[in-house]
Amino acid sequence: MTRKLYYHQQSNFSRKIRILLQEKNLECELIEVNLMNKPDDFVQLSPIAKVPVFVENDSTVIWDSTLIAEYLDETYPTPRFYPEKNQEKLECRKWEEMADHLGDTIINLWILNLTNNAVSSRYRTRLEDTINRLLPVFEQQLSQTKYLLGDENWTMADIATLCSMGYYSLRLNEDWILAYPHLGDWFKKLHERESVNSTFPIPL
Ligand SMILES: N[C@@H](CCC(=O)N[C@@H](CS)C(=O)NCC(=O)O)C(=O)O
Repeated sequence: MTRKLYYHQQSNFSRKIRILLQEKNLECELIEVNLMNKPDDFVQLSPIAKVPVFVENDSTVIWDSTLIAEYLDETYPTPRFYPEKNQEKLECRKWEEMADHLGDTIINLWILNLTNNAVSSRYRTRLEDTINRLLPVFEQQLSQTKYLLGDENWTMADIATLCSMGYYSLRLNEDWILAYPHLGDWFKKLHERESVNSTFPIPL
């Protein structure tokens, strides 16, 4: 059985895994899921019914991008995207969690903007505050180091963050690059890689 990745082209969480699969040179069938009308076989695979969902060639089913990323990195460790030492791995996971939280916040704000509900203005402010609090944290780190975990290697922390920033450009704001120059330079540089460039989210 071939590996399968259930994904959506615009999904930042799916993109984390698409980049990882390319970087690790792993063959995988990509199955795009219509999130507005999820097929039964997809919902049966994962009760959460969110993309990405990964099916290994021994039929093991894994959902949640971070669980999939950790599984792939442990099972196919060349090249590595999580540090091996516990403390460094913890740092990497913390950045990844922050990037994913940013991604969730962007999704929620985009959905809220679509509904244009005046009752939600306090919630909108909360989401905007979260984005405006997180972006300077990434900017500050990247003013000091080439990648989020230092100058040597890009890691899952960088992949998760670039996916959330790509999603931010797609949904809410393309001009963030002007306000956060270090984050912007890092983002552009990473897009020189085929795995990153070829997975950029495209408006439907
Ligand atoms: N924590 C999950 C989040 C996945 C997620 O939110 N996926 C979104 C697309 S980016 C989704 O499938 N949304 C469809 C829905 O909620 O019905 C992960 O890291 O995989």
